[in-house]
Amino acid sequence: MITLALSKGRILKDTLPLLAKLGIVPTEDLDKTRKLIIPTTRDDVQLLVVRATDVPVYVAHGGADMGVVGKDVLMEQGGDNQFELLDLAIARCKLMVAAPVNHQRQSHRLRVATKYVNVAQDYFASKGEQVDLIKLYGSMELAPLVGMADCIVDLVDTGNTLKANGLEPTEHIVDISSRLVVNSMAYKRQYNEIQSLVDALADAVADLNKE
Ligand code: PRT
Ligand code: MG
Repeated sequence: MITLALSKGRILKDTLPLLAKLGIVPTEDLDKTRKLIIPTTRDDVQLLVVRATDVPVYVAHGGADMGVVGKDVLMEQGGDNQFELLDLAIARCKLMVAAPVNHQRQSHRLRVATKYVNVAQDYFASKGEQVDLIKLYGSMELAPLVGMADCIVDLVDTGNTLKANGLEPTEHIVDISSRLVVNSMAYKRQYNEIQSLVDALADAVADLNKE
């Protein structure tokens, strides 16, 4: 049995078509079921639906053999006992710095609100800039609006969320997509099973990007 952890929302939505190409289809209606372990049409594969930030934790501790997780989460949290096998090229977006439209450059140290404090720290340090970081767990866009921060570091897809809040992207940090990660021990133990799944997924990714 191979257990694959993924998160509800866009990662699940974008992963299901890839899995379907391998004949792996959940046997529960994911919009209705309250189950957290989801059997599939292949009796050697089951899915776990967990919080996005918990995926590398399940994989690290062997609760899942594999996982689908945003590169943003991997960069911010790292992932023990696991490695990236494949770029699935789904749930794509950009990690950016954003600030109020027409903002003035501050003379004080930049106050940066973000849930990506480690990535933001490294990014500004790489530019030789010391900043004050404010850790938030969501709705980062609010912080500059209430004068709590000068800018934010957040994911941007269409840019609509920034625009709706009077913000604009000012710096591009890195392109983000979701990655397939595998627990190192599981990879050794079930090498053939996992590698054939990875090869098939790589083909499915290539196919979907051709379509
Ligand atoms: O609740 P929590 O955030 O912990 O988990 P979740 O299950 O809600 O995760 P989810 O679905 O929000 O994000 C899972 C992964 O999707 C992220 O780790 C990214 O790798 C990827 N992803 C791709 C995104 C986006 N695009 C994205 N646009 N994650 C979040 N957003 C948010 C962004 O933070 C901002 O609030 O969407 C908003 C911006 O979208 P636009 O289109 O208005 O620019
Ligand atoms: Mg979310």
